[in-house]
Amino acid sequence: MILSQKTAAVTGTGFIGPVHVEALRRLGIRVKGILGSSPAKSEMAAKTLGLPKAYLSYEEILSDPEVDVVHIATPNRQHRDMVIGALHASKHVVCEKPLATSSVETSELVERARKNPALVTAVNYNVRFYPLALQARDLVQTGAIGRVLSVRGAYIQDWLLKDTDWNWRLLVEEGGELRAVGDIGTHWMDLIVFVTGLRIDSVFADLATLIPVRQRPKAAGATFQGNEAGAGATASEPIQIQTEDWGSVLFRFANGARGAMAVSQVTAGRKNQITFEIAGSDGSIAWDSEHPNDLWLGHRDKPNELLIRDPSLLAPGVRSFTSYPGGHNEGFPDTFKQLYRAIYEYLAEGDFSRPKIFAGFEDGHEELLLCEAILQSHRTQAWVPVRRNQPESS
Ligand code: SOE
Repeated sequence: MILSQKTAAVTGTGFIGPVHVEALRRLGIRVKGILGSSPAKSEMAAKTLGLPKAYLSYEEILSDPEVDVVHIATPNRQHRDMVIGALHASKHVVCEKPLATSSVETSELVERARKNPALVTAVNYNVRFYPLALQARDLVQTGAIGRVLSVRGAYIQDWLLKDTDWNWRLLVEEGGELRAVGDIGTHWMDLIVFVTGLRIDSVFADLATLIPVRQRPKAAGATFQGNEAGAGATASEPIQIQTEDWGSVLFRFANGARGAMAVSQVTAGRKNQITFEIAGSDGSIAWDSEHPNDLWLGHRDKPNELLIRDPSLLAPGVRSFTSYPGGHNEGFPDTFKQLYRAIYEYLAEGDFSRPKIFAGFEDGHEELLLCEAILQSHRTQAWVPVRRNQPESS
């Protein structure tokens, strides 16, 4: 399939912005330049990444006639305004998750996307694009495991385990009211809905801020860059934390299936582990991002199976989402490449009324609706229905 000859610009020079740049370049997509939170950061990132342009402002990107697609990889609180600016400038948008920090904001962005049908609007839920997540989706949605009965899993990290670990996500005003759930729990929920095709109807949640006071360094580092206080570290100040380190969430799906998710950013040794196990009436499927090229298939009446990612063993519709033969492992960076290949092929085909395999603004909005139901459930210690404005198709 032909990729569009569009030109991209990336905003955000922390952990994930350069990941966008690298993935786009692997596809041969022209990345004209990058914008950081200061001219110095723009210059440094452009130099480090070998990009021709260090943008000095977002307005400079929006007024650049060569830029067709804006990738937004800045802190969550900036997403809404940056998306609105890009749409107003008739630029296609790939926005990092979460789409915004409230369902009021995401609802507005969904409406604005609808009013710009000539623009592609995507949310960067890259985990969908692990080849074996797509294989699991094909198996579930073609009935290989029968009726889905239950789903369990987790998204577990340890990069915020120490009270000296600091990041903008810790602050409500920067990242929103939910952190572990909003930052990584939404990846898990989006993945499960994508794989199973089920709708979450209600939630029950228990959240915990297990490290209530953290040391904010005077010079904060990027995501996953621990800011060690102590010898040689910068001075720091104690900050009261309101956002959760841990979340336990129960789900009731529209078909009656049940689910359970754990999220943690304070579990020593789990660097970035996503797991799910989907149990059906005729079989089960399990996957672990620490071993992303393996897919476990569980059976009641015959031996279980382990599918090792090999294009020749994948469903025909999944094969195009993997690039290497079996045993040549694919992982995190490859999911961004496959996600952008899907987006830029969709751009090249030009019919934006077609269904998208990548997450759109409606999916980003759904995640904020889920987050708000989870927060309400935690605060009321009760089951809370997911309140969607328009009646859901059955
Ligand atoms: C931090 O939790 C983080 O960078 C998330 O924000 C990303 O979405 C995830 O892919 C990796 O971890």
